[in-house]
Amino acid sequence: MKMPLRTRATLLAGASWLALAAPAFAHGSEEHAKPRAYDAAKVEDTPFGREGDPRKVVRTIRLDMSDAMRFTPAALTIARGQTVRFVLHNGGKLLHEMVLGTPEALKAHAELMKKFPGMEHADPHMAHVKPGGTGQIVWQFTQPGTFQFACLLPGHFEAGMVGTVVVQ
Ligand SMILES: [Cu+2]
Repeated sequence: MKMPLRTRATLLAGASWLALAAPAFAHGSEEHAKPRAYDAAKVEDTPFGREGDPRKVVRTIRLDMSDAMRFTPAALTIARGQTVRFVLHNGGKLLHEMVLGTPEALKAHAELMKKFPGMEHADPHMAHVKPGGTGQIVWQFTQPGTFQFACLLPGHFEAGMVGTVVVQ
């Protein structure tokens, strides 16, 4: 779909931490199943924390993703500074993903996904999980606040596939 450049620039500015230009793995590709290689030199701070060092994980949280468009559990409380490993299981027949972020960033990202359905990306704060498969995210919550995790595949976020993380 063609968009006026200005509109597109505005959208991109609204979600500047998305590595949109970077060549990355397609949603659903086999590559997502592999754990990311952690490289401290490449870790970037975001308003909701940063990629976690797998050696510093202090807590593992198992989450189920379902075709009912729900995460279970959908409400988490995490202590500030903790490095958490999310182990995601997709119990459904559809592809699902988990993307961490601020409510504003996730909303902007969901809008972008609607406009650019073929958008390819893979960043430390997201994981795509195939039906019946597992995935993981290792994240350090460095900032206090209320954040979200959501599945931004078209229609899923809108159907309520979103949860909250309170960092205190
Ligand atoms: Cu989903």
